[in-house]
Amino acid sequence: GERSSIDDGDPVVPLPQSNDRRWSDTSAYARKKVLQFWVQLPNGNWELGKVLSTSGEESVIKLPEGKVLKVISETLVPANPDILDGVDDLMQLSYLNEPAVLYNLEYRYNQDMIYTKAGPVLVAVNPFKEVPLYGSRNIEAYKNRSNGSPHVYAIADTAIREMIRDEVNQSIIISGESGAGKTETAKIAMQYLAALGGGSGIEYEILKTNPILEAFGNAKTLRNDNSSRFGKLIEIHFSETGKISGAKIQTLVQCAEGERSYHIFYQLCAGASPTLREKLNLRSAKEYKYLIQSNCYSINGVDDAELFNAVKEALDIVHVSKEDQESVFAMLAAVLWLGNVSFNIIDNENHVEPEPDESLSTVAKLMGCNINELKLALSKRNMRVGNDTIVQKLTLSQAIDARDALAKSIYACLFDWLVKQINKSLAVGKRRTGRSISILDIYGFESFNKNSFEQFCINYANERLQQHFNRHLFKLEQEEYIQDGIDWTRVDFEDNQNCLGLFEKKPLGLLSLLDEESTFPNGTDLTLANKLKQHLNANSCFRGDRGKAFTVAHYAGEVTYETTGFLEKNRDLLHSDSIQLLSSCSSHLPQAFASSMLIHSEKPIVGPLYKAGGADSQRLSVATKFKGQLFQLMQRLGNTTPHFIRCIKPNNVQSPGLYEQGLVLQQLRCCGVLEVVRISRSGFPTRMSHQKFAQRYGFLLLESIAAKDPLSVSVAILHQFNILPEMYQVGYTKLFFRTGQIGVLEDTRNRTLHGILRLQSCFRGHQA
Ligand code: AOV
Ligand code: MG
Repeated sequence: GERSSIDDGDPVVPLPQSNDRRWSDTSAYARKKVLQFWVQLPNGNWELGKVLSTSGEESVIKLPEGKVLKVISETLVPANPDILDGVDDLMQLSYLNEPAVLYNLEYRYNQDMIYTKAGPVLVAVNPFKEVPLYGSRNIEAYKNRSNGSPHVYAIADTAIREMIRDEVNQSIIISGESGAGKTETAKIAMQYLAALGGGSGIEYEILKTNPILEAFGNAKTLRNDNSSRFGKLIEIHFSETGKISGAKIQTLVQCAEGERSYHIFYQLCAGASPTLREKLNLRSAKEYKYLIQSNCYSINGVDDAELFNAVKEALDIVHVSKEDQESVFAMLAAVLWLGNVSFNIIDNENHVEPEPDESLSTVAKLMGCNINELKLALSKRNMRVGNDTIVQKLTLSQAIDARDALAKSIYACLFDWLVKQINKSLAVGKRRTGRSISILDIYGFESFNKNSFEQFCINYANERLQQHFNRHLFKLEQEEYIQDGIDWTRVDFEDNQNCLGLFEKKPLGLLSLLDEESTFPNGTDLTLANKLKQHLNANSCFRGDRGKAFTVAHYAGEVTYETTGFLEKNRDLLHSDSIQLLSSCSSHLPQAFASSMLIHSEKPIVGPLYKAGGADSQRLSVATKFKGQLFQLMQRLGNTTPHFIRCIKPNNVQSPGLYEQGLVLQQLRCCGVLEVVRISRSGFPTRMSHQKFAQRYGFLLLESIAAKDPLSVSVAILHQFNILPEMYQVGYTKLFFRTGQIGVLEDTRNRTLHGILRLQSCFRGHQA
């Protein structure tokens, strides 16, 4: 309410001289025209202020609450006129600067308008509460286009229409930090597609994949109570008549868990029936070592037992048989019991044997393997030396690693197996004729105080996505100009190819060097760090730091990685003995897991094979596997028309109504929203049809040309106001303006209108 300045009778600002070629927001020229500015306070927040006076380099500014501040004039950032408060699309802003964007998003957020367009991109600010924007009535409103405000529904609707119109596959690419709302947004998009393409019943199955994948793939973290620990691409297929005919899920797995382990473990412990409990020898979550590490058993407002039933129902719906469900739960219990297996030291070289207790026997029973073979797999390792096989006893720490690697592999295989079952159930028939819409929900860019291998993989994936984003948006921009026939020379935009090259180049890239070092038995975190420094220092995106650290200049900012644990996490520690053990099991799941692992090791997707510490099993390194999956994802996306949604987290405490400017700004920069804005700003971001322009400003013309067409009126206005030729372009249907140009006209228009109103009230006053 404090924002009013246009109508307070300030003298008209002189129009730019024709030799003034600057058009940047912060130029002195821009500053002269505006009446209110953004002032950055010492705490980093921006506030609106009015200039009281200017002398030399300094200006005296008055803030809304009456405070007066002296600032360097250069630092003032022009603010938009009030009519632009809370616009639907940031592109409508005359001044596309950071505080203006921040203010606009906050203005809308405070009214539960969590969606805003940034040109072609949808920005979604997490409300952390229920907002009345969803459900069948809202879906209907977007379907019949009676609601035109930005929304995930609108994006999904456009995707469907473009799929049908252009006969091209579409994708909805969702990104953002942890807890920003990607997974929720993906579900909202799926709901819309299901509502519009529903009918066959398969849409119901598709929606039910969400509770399953969330139970098995999500965990509570410090940032998000329901954090996805995997990336997902779901491809929804439509028939020629626009009905959903099936779907396919592809995952991008990342091994790091959260604070609590995966939801499904707690759900099983809390919700299993007495019969199942007895069969699996199941205890409460507190009795399993894998679950007590975090000391966090429940999540506020979450009923694990109830969710367990929901997961079982969902499994029924995607046609996982009761028998298979029971096998799945047996595998979960086996993993839990494996964590409880302990070891006894049997000689003075620290060699161990597993304690033959309830844990060990339960694991053997659940997996259907011989207890002695299980014992062997957990305490010995077969090594092939030449043509001989020698048996190596494991030390305590090696045995613990072997046990944990086995548990992790079982779980990872179980997840993949489930995805495969789901895909079978959702399979598109052979007579696939239509098109598809894919929804991508992966983990967002991460930059912490300490960054490790997980962040390295996640940020690499995001770097790839960012390139996809840049290249697409740049193309879009260009196309719109060309379509409207305007003269436009290429605008430079920052490509991140250099940073991607840093990761992917062979043999001298981060991934290759990491893999190479991982195969050296004597490789350590320090030798890795030194190797990277030695080979990569010439790349401008790389900096070797002191000790074991190195820094990568990502598109979203610099991240310093600690190589501690890199090699270990990159090596797949599962022994061939463990795979052997799985294949010897009488239960069908462990067998299936073993054969899937063997297939993987025989047919690498990309990259070199990694030999596990001299053992005979040839397995892919984690980073190489990750890259392979990522490339598959990108390949699928490559042939689609993308639609981007950028999720923003307004605070770090998951609470409603709290909008932290600094946090939002950092994400806007990271996820490239400001970059889109920057790309557009180097072009002609403000667009208005000839008609609208003539209507809005025509009355300002000194000589009447009312009878003329909109184009002539528009050109006359441009001339009268001395708008420099390089500040605009006249297209076939639209006028294109540089940043801030509309602001000049808008100020004049407001003053003139204000003058007319004053005259009118004056006139009425005389009559009375
Ligand atoms: P993420 O997927 O982006 O994080 P989520 O989609 O899990 O984040 O969202 C986190 C939480 O924010 C949800 O559990 C909801 O409570 C809330 N939320 C998000 N979007 C909405 C919305 N549109 N309406 C209401 N509440 C919402 V991660 O998976 O951690 O990167 O790996
Ligand atoms: Mg998620």
